[in-house]
Amino acid sequence: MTFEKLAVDPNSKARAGKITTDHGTIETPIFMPVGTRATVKGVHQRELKEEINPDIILGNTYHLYLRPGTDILEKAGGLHKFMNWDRNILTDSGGFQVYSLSANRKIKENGVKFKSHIDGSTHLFTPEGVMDIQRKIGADIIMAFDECTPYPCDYRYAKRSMHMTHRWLDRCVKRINETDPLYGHNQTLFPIVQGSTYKDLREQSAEYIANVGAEGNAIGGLSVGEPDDEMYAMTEHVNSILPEDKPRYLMGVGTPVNLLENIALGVDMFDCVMPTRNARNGMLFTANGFINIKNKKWEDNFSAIDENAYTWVDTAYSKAYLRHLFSVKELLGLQIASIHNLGFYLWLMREARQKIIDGTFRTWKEQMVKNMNTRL
Ligand code: PRF
Repeated sequence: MTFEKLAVDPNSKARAGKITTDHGTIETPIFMPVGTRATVKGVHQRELKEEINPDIILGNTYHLYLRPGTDILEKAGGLHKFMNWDRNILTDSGGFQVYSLSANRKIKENGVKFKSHIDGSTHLFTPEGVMDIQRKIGADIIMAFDECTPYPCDYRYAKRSMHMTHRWLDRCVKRINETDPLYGHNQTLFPIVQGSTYKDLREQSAEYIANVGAEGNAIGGLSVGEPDDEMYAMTEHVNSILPEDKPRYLMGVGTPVNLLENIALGVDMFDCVMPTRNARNGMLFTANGFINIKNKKWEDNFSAIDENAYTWVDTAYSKAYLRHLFSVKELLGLQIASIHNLGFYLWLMREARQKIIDGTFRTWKEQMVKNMNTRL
């Protein structure tokens, strides 16, 4: 994997770059649509590729390990073939889903014992085991096994947890170096900075992670309930330590405003369920603000869903029609809203990238933040 920094905004830390892997190039900043269970919910691969057009999507080790399981994925020839996606994939390690989804999880030095949220069966995730699973899934970028601390988190817990995440990282690196990819393309391991909302811990963690010398680095443990300003303060501090010539991935973030603010702080990659999950609840993101399409005020509004036409659905259907689909709970409504929101998120990233290249990112960002905070 290579990363080329193409431009830096003169008035912020924002960067435009290009990651190259065996599955092609990823233009950054990038938002990775979440395809937890080998599908970006409600969106065909054709629309994903041709309309929304991300260079990379995300899958989840935790879910794919439970269903369909690694045997099926291996027989399929890996996740790319299984789901018919020939661009990049990143898989999260389960070091977050296991804490948020499974019952009775027990975190020990060796790993995490947990009960499946599906059938209650018992499983053990270790750093080595999670690397082996991610080999079998076959994503281009794979994540280290970590503990994402909750918010708030007391200092002693955050510190102990961070050190364990660092020891787990060493075990992940060792396992990856001892094993080979299964499907003929390379896989790159990204380590994850933790340390809760404590500046000194974040600093220690960022230094530890930077020393590993990985081809890209991630920031975890944020956007877990802390105020936005605390998140930004942590991102800023961590980014001052992580290498500048490697991509930086802020995990599980966020709103369109969060993306722009973190891009300004030097983040290159994002993922979040927000555009798809909120779409299914009737929330649409636009460049002028957000709307709740279920609101009665849209009942007889026959204007296009979004005149900016990020994807074909934006001008093919009216707000009144989409509101109708939601009020009678038709599946097409969820699909249209999901395609719109992802189309908007990916447009926002392409636009940010162009503004960075043009040197006008900072003023554009300030205006966009104002607009997008508006409820329409
Ligand atoms: N660790 C991992 N995945 C994640 C997170 C993390 O801390 C977060 C936190 N926002 C989202 N996804 N492995």
